Amino acid sequence: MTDNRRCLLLLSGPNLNLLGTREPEIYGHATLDDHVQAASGAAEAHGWVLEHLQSNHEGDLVDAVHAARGRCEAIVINPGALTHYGWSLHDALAAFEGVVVELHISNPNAREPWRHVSVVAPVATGSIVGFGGAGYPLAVEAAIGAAGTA
Ligand code: CA2
Repeated sequence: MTDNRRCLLLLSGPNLNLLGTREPEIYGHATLDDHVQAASGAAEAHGWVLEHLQSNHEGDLVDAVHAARGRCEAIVINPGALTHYGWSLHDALAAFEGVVVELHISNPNAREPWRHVSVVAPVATGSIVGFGGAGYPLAVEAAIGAAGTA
């Protein structure tokens, strides 16, 4: 059966599959699956469908952005450390015509200097940072709000 719901793509970058196993003082105790479920619930409450991909490989994320073109209206992306140097991800997101929300669990601006630069921010509609896991449903709300009515 065809799914006619509007589509939001959630992308998770390198090492985010390890959430809940290390550094809980920075990233909390929740797993990536917990965050995906919360984000999915927020999307479904608006009648949208959420697709999720986690990859430790930049090219996989670039491919997913390409595949979303003309199909998904919004992307929420936590690029992990690719945030700070992933120029091919930057270029792919720049070619995406929909809403892009950059999401971080921690606040990179309050951490080491190398985390202060984001190559994703210039091609994002906006960013949600520093609210822990609560950022996932917040980012979905922001993306759907920015996408507006069809
Ligand atoms: O705060 C965020 O969401 C980050 O995107 C997380 C990235 C970091 O490089 C960014 O600067 C900010 C790191 C994700 C790795 O997460 C781990 C979780 C548990 C154990 C090891 C890594």
